[in-house]
Amino acid sequence: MPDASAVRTHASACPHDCPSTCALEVEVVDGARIGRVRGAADNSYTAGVICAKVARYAERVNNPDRLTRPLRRTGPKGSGQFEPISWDDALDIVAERFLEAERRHGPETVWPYYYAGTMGLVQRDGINRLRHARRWSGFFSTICTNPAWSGWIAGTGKLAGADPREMAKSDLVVIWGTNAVSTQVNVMTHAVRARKERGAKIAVVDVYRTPTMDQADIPLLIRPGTDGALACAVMHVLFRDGLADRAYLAAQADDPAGLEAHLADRTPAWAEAITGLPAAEIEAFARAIGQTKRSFFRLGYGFTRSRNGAVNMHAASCIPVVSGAWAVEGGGAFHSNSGIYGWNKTLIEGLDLRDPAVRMLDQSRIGPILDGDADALAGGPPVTALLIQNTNPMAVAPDQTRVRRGFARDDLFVCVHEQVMTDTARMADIVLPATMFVEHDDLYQAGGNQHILFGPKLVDPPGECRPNHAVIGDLARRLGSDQHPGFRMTERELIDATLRASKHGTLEELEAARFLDVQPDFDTAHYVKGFHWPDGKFRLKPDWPRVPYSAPSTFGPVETMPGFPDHWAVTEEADAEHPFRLVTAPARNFLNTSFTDTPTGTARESRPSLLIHPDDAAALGVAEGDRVEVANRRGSVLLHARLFDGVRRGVVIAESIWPNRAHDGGRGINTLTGADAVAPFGGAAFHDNHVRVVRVGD
Ligand SMILES: Nc1nc2c(c(=O)[nH]1)N[C@H]1C(S)=C(S)[C@@H](COP(=O)(O)OP(=O)(O)OC[C@H]3O[C@@H](n4cnc5c(=O)[nH]c(N)nc54)[C@H](O)[C@@H]3O)O[C@H]1N2
Ligand SMILES: Nc1nc2c(c(=O)[nH]1)N[C@H]1C(S)=C(S)[C@@H](COP(=O)(O)OP(=O)(O)OC[C@H]3O[C@@H](n4cnc5c(=O)[nH]c(N)nc54)[C@H](O)[C@@H]3O)O[C@H]1N2
Ligand code: SF4
Ligand SMILES: [Mo]
Repeated sequence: MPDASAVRTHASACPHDCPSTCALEVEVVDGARIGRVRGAADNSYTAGVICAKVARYAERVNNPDRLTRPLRRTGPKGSGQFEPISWDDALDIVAERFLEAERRHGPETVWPYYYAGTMGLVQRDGINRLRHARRWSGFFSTICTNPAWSGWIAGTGKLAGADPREMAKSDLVVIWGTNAVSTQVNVMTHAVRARKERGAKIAVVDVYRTPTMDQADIPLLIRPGTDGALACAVMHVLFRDGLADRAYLAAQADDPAGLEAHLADRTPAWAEAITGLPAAEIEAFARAIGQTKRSFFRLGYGFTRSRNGAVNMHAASCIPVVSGAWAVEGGGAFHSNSGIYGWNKTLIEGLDLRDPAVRMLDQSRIGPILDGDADALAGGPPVTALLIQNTNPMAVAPDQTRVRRGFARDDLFVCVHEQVMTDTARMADIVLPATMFVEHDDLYQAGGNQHILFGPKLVDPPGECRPNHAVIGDLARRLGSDQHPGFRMTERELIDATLRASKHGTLEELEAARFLDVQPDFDTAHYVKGFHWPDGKFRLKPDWPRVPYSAPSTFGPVETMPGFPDHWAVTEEADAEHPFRLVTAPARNFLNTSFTDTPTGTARESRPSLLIHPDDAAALGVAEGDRVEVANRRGSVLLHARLFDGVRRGVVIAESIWPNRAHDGGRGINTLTGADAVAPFGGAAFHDNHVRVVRVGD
């Protein structure tokens, strides 16, 4: 008889939408179910550390609420009334409804809608192959990265930076606009190593006292959307006090004299009025930067989720150019390495089938799009059919009032392929059960480091769950569109071919090595021979509409974007009717809405809450635990007050994203956020909202 508790450990990769993309070691018990999950100790970035939510992944895989059979809706939309049906019947219905919609409105009426619930290149991006084969509407993904990425590329010209492991060799680690302890714990591993081994200081810029700021030597608590002002004042001090590296600037930047003149009146006192941060703290921060070339700027996503987010990212990224920190090891800046991999995704995405004339629809504007807004529909037909994988727009997309109205439309057919019964799956006509990462093969790249990883199928899925790749292939066959070779290959064949076509070796080699470190050399990563522009000069003064970012067009008020770094005053400011600024920052135990289905995660987060300064609460007559209505013109949400002095007066924080049903009243936090596009290339300003707060009893 086999050993009743045989445990084997296998290499894998975390599939979640997190910059860390940890190298994992997954225990498999009896060849049938997963046990403990650990971080790979010999991966130089993961360094044996992963977050608590993935360490207890067995809880998510064995979740009693997991979807295991295809379902057909039997009650009204959103009622949660479904009946199980066979895969064949479910796929037949989906194919018939898509063909019927195409016949009535043309192929652009079908909108494949997907995101990064899995970051695997095959399971996430394969949906595009079917989209291109059918000429369905394109998906311009904006919800997460666009303001951050375009803001970074505006200066450097490329989405890549100094090796994030160099943080350990820094004397000053500046963690800016990311709550790394909660959202990408490995940043802390390397930052804390610098403090232990070299006595480095850690500075943290945020809008509330996060667990990351709790660890800071230099905490910098600013008002939301004012990072550009802080960056300007820091650079003002560097120039004023002779701490700017003029030789570096002359060699490596476009217009240092213009920047210096522009910053002449961007003083710490000017920035204090905007940021709320005392001028003395700004001076001290600037001196700390000016005193060492080994200052490393780890720039996150959070501070770019404002209407001026791209400008703020660019402004922060200018500081190490002015101080010359880029020139040394342990200095410079990092945001994302997504630009280093050079993938050839032709097979995975069917790029050889792509027709550039097909319209692109903006992911973040799904509310206006489903609500029939002509501008959001780019002049094309209404969207009457959705195929959704790896995302939960009924909770995560902005302007939920319109998203809900859209999903409730009788003339809209919705197929959702999901692992659990999300708010979006509840609105579907057909729900298909999906595998989790340990149940299928995939290939991963790390945005927040420099590794390529393979995550193999380790166990069989429960019930009838199928991987995305299988479902896309099944639908292609039913629609008569499976001629592309990508539909006829297994995941492993696609991965091997993609690695080869991208000059990253073979699958066999990757499996043997477990992960590949593709870090560019020092000179490349630090732009020693010039930034990624024809003249090699960092752009202190970007030409925003022409920033090299792949987008169907510009979005938002591009014309009024400032040239040099500045405080661009386009945020949704407080006013008499809406005296508070609301930030909807990520909760530690959830990942967007993923893990809201695990008992430990939900227990640790307690309930949907509003962090509010005790003096503000007192002025409103609100006590700890009181129920409050938080509202603006887009809608209202019920939360429970938590008194917290780690936030500036006039700023409130709702850690997110809870499912709608977790809220009294059933309306989630994105009822309050706007779907107006962030300049220059779209995105959602999740942390840029004005609201009023009213006590409504308990
Ligand atoms: N536990 C957990 N981990 C996650 C996620 C999650 O939801 N939960 N989400 C994942 C995803 S999809 C992503 S993209 C990453 C994002 O990870 P991050 O880069 O950390 O970005 P955000 O999550 O948006 O917000 C991070 C911080 O930005 C702060 N912030 C908001 N507005 C401003 C501002 O104007 N200025 C400054 N300086 N700070 C501001 C917030 O208070 C918050 O502490 O995390 C991933 N990891
Ligand atoms: N208020 C507010 N809203 C936000 C944010 C915020 O900070 N505040 N952050 C925004 C950001 S940064 C992002 S990236 C978006 C993210 O939003 P989403 O991409 O919608 O992220 P999740 O809510 O985690 O939903 C992912 C879903 O994919 C499913 N899934 C995972 N793997 C697979 C698979 O292999 N196959 C299939 N079929 N399904 C799978 C999971 O079960 C999960 O339900 O949310 C945005 N919304
Ligand atoms: S830190 Fe991020 S990448 Fe690492 S295990 Fe947790 S969610 Fe996954
Ligand atoms: Mo994200």
